[in-house]
Amino acid sequence: MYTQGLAEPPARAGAPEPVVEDAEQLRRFEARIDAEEKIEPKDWMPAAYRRTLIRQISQHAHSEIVGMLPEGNWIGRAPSLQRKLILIAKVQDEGGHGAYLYSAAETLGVSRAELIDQLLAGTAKYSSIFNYPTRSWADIGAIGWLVDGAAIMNQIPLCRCSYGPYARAMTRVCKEESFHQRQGYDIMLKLANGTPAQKRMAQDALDRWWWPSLMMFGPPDTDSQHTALSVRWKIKRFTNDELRQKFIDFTVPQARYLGLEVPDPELRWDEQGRCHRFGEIDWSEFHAVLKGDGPCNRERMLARRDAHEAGRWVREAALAHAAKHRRAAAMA
Ligand code: FAQ
Repeated sequence: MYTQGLAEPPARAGAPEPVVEDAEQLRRFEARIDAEEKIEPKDWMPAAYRRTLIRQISQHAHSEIVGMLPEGNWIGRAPSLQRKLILIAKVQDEGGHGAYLYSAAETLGVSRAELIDQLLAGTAKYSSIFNYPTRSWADIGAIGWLVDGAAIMNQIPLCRCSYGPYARAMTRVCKEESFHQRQGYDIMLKLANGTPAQKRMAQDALDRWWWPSLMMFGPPDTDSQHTALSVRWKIKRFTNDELRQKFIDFTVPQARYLGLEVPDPELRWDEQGRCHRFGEIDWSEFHAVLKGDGPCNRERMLARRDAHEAGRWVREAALAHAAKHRRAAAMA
């Protein structure tokens, strides 16, 4: 007996044809998911599960790599040697996260080269947040505090993702993200308690990064194409709106502790709901950024394409070196 790939999101123009799955295999797969078993690379999985994971993991990997750019911009201008060392370590960590994530995606039968080609061709997404500029040193604090803070809120549940290689990569990534979040908060703490000009700089960074950070969690649940199936297959453990709410509830008291104001006049504590109510997110800005019209989309893609070209000789030399060793081993 056969059935359609259950509950796939509505097909979009250019989307792959839905695959007809074997009902018995699908039933066994879903029973394993329900039993909290990890799915491993050689296990049977529905085509839609594989496709969703390749899409999400590769977008995540691209985000880590593109995410190195806004902070990399401040390595040469960090205000002290110690801050410079910390920032270099953080940016290197992001590169490492990208590398684990590309490896996790490769276990699903796609090559890293293909994924990078998609990024450079502009056909793969990366997180909207990295299309915003870093104008002052306080932006480095705001990225660590808010962007890494949002990343952790999203990624801790991914440590329990049903796909083994992604879950294991996330466990390591989350440990490092937690250090990143603290270093960002530490920068904000210093600035918020510094001179009036430093405090203004911190407030300005919060004003500019608050709303884009909320957009990192993705569109509202009512518009999210992938959430229903991803939650059912335990790729995502929470919906976009649930994680956004947790992030706001967690972060608002931190802003208060800094003596900074969250730039949302509608923000208020709802005693009955035990959560913060917040103002409307400007989703037209989010969609513009996704379409390539954010403040830095062009600059980011140009930087990645230039880096790819500049690294071409390294890749070619590494391949030639490996081929030489293979030939030598074959002749031995
Ligand atoms: N930006 O149906 P949904 C970091 C797309 S890592 C761009 O809700 P889904 C570390 C989405 O892909 C940050 N696109 O999708 C760091 C889909 O498009 P598609 C990255 C977005 O997958 C810190 C469409 O909209 N983290 O920050 C965004 O169920 C500091 C419909 O959306 C991850 O990738 C967005 N914000 O939920 C590095 C975590 N939101 O593919 C350096 C893993 C949505 O149909 C410095 N990913 N879209 O064309 C996830 O958890 C999920 O993929 C979501 C989106 C929650 C991002």
